[in-house]
Amino acid sequence: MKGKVVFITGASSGIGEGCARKFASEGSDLILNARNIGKLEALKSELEQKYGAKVLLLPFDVRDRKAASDALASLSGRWKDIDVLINNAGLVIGVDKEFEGSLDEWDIVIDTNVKALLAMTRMVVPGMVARGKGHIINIGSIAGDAAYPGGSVYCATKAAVKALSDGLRIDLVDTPLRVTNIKPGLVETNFSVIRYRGDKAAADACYDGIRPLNGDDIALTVYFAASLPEHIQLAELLVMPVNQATATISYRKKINDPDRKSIIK
Ligand code: 8X3
Repeated sequence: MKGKVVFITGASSGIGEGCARKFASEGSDLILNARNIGKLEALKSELEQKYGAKVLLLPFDVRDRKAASDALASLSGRWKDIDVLINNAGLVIGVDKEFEGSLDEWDIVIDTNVKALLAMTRMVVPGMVARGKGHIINIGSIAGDAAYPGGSVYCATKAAVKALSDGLRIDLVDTPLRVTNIKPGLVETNFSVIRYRGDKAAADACYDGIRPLNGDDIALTVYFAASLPEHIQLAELLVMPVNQATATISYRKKINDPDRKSIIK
């Protein structure tokens, strides 16, 4: 996708970082958003050196609507003509029951996963409609398909991402624009460390005995959706490790399984 302008939110780690690397390696020009300017700058120099990519950094908190609209208004020249919007920024904090968790933490999760995704869509898509081209790729989750223990609010936000993706596809049905909802299963990123509030051992336990996907794996599927011929709209994609069947059913190799070492890093 040489020369396409690709805007990625939450680009400083995990799936967003994987997407930045993949699209840069394929010749796209990147607008990278995240809060952590240090990580964005390191990624920018890596992508410039490795792939000769053109990279513009737009550091802001996606929950801050004023910062988001100021950042978008600051785009000039061809950077304004965003071809692909990857709404990736998202998180979960805690595994609490719905009647026990922190409303303040859930505000952060809902504001990021739902309201910020909607705001970015609201701000970027009108330009795509005016230009008659564009692709919105939302990073949903297997969590949006069915609730699971300790995931109530997170699952609700990812169900909302599915509804927002489907609704947007309906609203754009008379345009050439495409809308895709990519729904990852087990992906090993910093996501789980935040879910367990910094408890690395608890985060690692999520991937015990199974080879999880990583950000680069999901980036392959995001790039696949984006690079399909323009008359093909990949509406939704559920992507899991080979030994995962549902959000709660995975096959994990036991501690004495000789094959186990092949999946442990
Ligand atoms: C993250 C995947 O399985 O932890 O969206 O819900 S899962």
